[in-house]
Amino acid sequence: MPTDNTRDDQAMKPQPTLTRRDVLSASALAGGALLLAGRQSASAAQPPTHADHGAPSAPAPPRAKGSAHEAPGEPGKDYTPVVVPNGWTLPYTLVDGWKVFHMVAEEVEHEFAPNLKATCWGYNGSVHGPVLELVEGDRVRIFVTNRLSALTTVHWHGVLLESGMDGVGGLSQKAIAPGETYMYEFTLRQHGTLMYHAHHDEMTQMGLGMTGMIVVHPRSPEGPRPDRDFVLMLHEWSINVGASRPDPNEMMEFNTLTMNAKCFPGTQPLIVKKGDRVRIRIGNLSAMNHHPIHLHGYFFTVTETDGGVIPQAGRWPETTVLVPVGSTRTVEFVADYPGDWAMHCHMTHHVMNQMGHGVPNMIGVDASGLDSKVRKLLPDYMTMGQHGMGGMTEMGMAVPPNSIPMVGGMGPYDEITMGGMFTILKVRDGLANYDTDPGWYAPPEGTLSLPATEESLKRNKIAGDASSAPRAPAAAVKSWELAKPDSHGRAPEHQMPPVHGAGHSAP
Ligand SMILES: [Cu+2]
Repeated sequence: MPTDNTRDDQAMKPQPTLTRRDVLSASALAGGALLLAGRQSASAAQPPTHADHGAPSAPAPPRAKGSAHEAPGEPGKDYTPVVVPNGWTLPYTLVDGWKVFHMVAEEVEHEFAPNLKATCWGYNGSVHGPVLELVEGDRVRIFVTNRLSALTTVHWHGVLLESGMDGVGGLSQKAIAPGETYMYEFTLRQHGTLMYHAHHDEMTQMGLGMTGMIVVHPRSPEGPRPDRDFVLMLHEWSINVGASRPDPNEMMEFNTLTMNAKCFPGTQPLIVKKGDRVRIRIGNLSAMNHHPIHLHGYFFTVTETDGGVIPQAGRWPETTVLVPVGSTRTVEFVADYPGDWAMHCHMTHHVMNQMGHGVPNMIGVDASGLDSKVRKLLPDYMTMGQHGMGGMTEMGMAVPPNSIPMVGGMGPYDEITMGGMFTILKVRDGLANYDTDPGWYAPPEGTLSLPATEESLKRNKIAGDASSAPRAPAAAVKSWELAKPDSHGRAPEHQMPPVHGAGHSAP
């Protein structure tokens, strides 16, 4: 098979079969006998024809580009294409049976949400880069043109490939200079949710947005295909109010938290029909933070990491999945209940938009006297924060140009006091199509929380002045107090450990 890079054919020859003893001694060296033995059996359970590109097994699979390939996987036939909210999938061309992609590393004017833009670095005109969607067994050639002012490379995170294709600047290749185009070439020997990112001056380049997701569909899926297969990349940014670029040197104070590089209310909702099988693939290439992503209304199963499929016996139900930096997690569920369901990072500072975290704590402060004094000098002055940060959205206060208020947007009933890493799963009965936002959910009669009526209060023996509510008993709110020593400094009798016979005491 002619390829663009000459390479020794050695790696294409069948690998020697490892005996169980070889595996055990190798695993003993690696200090992971149980883990490796488990992977061995998982691999053995694969259908024989796919044994060499199923779950990675202890004997190294042959990684030569072009080996064990299959015909290029076709959308619709071999897989149901993924859905990328606020993003897109990079198209490819077919050349001699290879899928050929062209990525361009470049500066991008990026909008995080209405009224917040910054100059970032990304690929092909977007931040983050487009999703690369592939099928197990595909042979791919990815050309990368560098239109930045700096050197760069692309690393294929989690992809099993040859060392020289791994994209670590200086280690696995010479970095791509501005104006140059490099080619990466490999065969997908696995399926799953992987990522790519710059691997040269990582703090700057990833910090400015040079990341993307890779989805590799299985050649022969085990279960039914999902109806909706979403891809989300998490990221965090420090964008000082008024600045035109994110600050990649920031280590702690991230004020713009994003899903597919948008913060709420700029995040596109995930639209599904009632009964759809839903898969959500989440990657995290934030600089510093792991994100516990929580979905309302459902529980889901974590089915994959970027290391591969989690065996059935190792899965458990969750409502929150922690996506550590440098990892992907894939969750699945059946959307059997309609509604507008929040999905967000559960770190409360990660669902706030631009704010400094050094604001003084004003909770409970009576600022009325102060306000009237300051207003003599500044007529519009108003002290903020005495009742928390809710209300920031509703007030419609003027904010500096090119900045977004701390919290989200207006919902159907009130302000949604979340921004940042927040989106909405919209599950609908009788959805016309997936491409139109169905608007806000209209709860059926009797399924919406409303102010309690007089009649209902009476019938349920509830006093609106809270006098009928149980109060915490004294014992439940009291701190524990250790028993006081007696006048000789000894612990009281009842606190002494039981003594079994005098003979035990030392002379
Ligand atoms: Cu978070």
